[in-house]
Amino acid sequence: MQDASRKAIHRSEYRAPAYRTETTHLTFAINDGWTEVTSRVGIRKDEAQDAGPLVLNGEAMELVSVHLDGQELAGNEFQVDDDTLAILSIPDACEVQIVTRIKPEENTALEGLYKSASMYCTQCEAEGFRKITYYQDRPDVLSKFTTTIIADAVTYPVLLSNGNLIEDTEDAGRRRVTWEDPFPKPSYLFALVAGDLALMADTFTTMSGREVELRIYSEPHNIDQCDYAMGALKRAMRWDEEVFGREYDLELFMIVAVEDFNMGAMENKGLNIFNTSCVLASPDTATDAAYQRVEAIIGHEYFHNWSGNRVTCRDWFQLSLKEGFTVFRDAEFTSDMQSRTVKRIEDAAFLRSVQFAEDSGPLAHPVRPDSYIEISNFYTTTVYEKGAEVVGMLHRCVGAAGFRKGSDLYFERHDGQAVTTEDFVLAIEDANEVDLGQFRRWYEQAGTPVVKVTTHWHGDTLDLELAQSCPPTPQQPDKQPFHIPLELGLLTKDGRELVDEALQIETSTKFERRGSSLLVHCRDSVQRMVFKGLDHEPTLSVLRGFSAPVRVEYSRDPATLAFLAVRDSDGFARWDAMQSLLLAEIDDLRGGAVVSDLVVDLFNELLRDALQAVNAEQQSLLAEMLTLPGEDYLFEQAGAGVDVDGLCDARAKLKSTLAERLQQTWQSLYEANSESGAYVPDTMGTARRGLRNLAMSYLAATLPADALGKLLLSHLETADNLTDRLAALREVANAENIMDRQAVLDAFYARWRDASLVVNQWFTIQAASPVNDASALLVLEKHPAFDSRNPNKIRALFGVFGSRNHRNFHAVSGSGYVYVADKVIQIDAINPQIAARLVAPLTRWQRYDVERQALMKNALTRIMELDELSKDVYELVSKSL
Ligand code: HT7
Ligand code: ZN
Repeated sequence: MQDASRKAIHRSEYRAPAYRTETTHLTFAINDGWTEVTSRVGIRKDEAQDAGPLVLNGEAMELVSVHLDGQELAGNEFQVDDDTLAILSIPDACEVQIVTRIKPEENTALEGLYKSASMYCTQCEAEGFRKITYYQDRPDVLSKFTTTIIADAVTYPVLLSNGNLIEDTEDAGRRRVTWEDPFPKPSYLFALVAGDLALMADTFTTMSGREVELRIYSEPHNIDQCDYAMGALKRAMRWDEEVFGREYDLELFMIVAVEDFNMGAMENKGLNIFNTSCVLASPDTATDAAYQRVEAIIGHEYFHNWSGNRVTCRDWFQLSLKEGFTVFRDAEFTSDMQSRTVKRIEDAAFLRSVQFAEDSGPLAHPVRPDSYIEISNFYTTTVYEKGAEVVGMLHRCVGAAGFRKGSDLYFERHDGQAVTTEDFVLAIEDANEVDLGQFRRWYEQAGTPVVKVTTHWHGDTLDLELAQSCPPTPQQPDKQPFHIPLELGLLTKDGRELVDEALQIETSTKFERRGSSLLVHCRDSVQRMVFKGLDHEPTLSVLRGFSAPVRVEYSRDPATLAFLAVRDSDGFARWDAMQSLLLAEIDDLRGGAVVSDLVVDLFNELLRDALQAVNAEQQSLLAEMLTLPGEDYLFEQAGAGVDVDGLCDARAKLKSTLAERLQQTWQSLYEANSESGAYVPDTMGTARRGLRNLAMSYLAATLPADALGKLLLSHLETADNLTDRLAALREVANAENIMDRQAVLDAFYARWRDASLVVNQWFTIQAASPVNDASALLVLEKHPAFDSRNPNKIRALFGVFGSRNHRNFHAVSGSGYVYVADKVIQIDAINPQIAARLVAPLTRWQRYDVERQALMKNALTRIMELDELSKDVYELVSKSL
């Protein structure tokens, strides 16, 4: 690896392109083993720019010829190096034709054009197009594309690209089709698919009465698993019309499911490409969570048609412009389709355990990063999920109607343009006449702000102080205060909400009344509020609705937290109080305490509520509240010097004690939710299965081995869906001493061996099991179903071991670290993007004890010393060491 290609690119260096690529005609002649790509582009100089040579990006391809306005260029008229082709002299307007040859069959990195099973497909975001042909591969070069594909008519009967089909002929066994996309787009939105695919078709009538043809393609054996995705697509199209006023703009919308894909899905214009795991769903192959994920990702990619495609990014530093906004849009969609409260809890839990960890580690970066070495490394939870929280805070600040005015203005102002996060904020600001000057810091400053809450009760008055700070992050030692919208409430002793018009509030801080909450705009390092005329000291509920991505430091006694868990009117705040209470309890257990009666009694009360709950919303909220904080969240909260075994042991102790002390009630909950008709992945069924499987997992923590074996086998055998089957299989895999553990796992594989997505889950459950250490993983990776070139399999085994099997990844012997480092090295030679994802858990070495730190750093150093290290892995490892 040359040092030159490891050079950082800085946001401040952005320059508008000196040449426009107005039209792009591509011809792909697909042959066995090689594909010839002819690119004919109409180039025009931008008069305002000082244009030098036309520099095109291109990597790993054979150059056949270069023509300028029909004349072949001689070798001294252009220059080629490892990643560019420069045409030295260019007229103001001209046509450049370049012929290249590529080998999709040998492309294991899955960027550009590659082969997945028997089909050809593309992945061009972020910089994959430059592996197809020489081109100005940057998001601010927008061009009208026409694409011709020529391939064997029998082997590749389906030939797809963006836009509308305008030619379809056959000659001497070769099919030739041409697609035309009327919307100018950057190269990262280009797509091509060629294969022998089955089709599911439908139609959608848009709000203006146009009929759009909808098509989902997959390999023939999967086509019967596409109907849920089709329904989700129609729901997403209608929702985007109703909530954002966005109508689909082509006559055709296509989705293709592929087995080998680096991420979840891709929003190519009119031709979305999906990882099979994010589009296929049937009761036997998808869990309830997977059904919800399919709906969310179908929505996400569809919503990009406006937030990403019609209005795109000026440069990759602006990635959150489309991703943060689109994650916000998909979260709103899910909230409207499923339970809003549970979605909020899930998103907050994810943010707190994964994004907060990123934001406090060596790879912390702002939502709009300032520099990168490899852009693929910046498809992060900060850019996506924290970016979505930032958009959500804007929504909260200006309200739903104000936000809609802002987004309408944004789409209208910037349709067909490549813009910045600043343009987005400006549109919200202009449409609402608000000052978001300070708010912009959310895009600029990395790190998770901390809000310290202090209260003081005297006479009939409650004094409240809210102080904010933000720890240093790489390259940002000092932080300016953020504009934090903090939603809070006050509760009387008997649980009555106190916020109403009559409540006397004295403060210089701006706030608004929002129902029974106050939305307080914290802009200073410290702000104070005084609540007067109160009968008794009220209970403060902070961060309702997880109104900002901040940590709250507020010391409350267990009784207050238990009160909020039961009485708060905000579902998120109830769950959050429960989490705080349980974190403190686990900490006490680690210090040698026994489980408190208060926690057991609270669980008992919530369990009784769950037994009586009749609607799905209540049931699913209670299931979340009765779930213990995850190990990753415990580690994240622990700060430096994480006591891996102590925390895992204390959490296990809490679970087994709650299981034992309340065994009868768990049993009742299990039984009460056992009656069900045929499987439907709706909110009611999902909530009931959630409660029943939760009860089973508590029972598993207390039953003796033989009774447990019986329970799990019967659960497994009577299940008519994957949610229930996997819930039981997980307990089997996690139980060290049930007799038939291996036989049950083997039988499960034998039954589902042909369902690739189920086999992925089978690997996942074993990779996450505390029973399996690195040596067990070495055995699993030799299993005939494992494929080290398939990203889903790599994630299921190596990825899950590093990110979820905490006890064994962090084994004091260091075997887990050695194993993951070996896998990073192995996969880096095949697929650097995926290798970079695998290395992430090792980069957090600073959080662990000295002994583990040394072992983790050894593993990273070994990776760093490789001669042929990708810039993807190099960037993460070098920044962390
Ligand atoms: N916009 C898409 C990003 C994506 C991607 C990025 C890097 C490498 C592979 C990739 N596949 C898809 C996904 C999204 O909608 O967020
Ligand atoms: Zn996206």
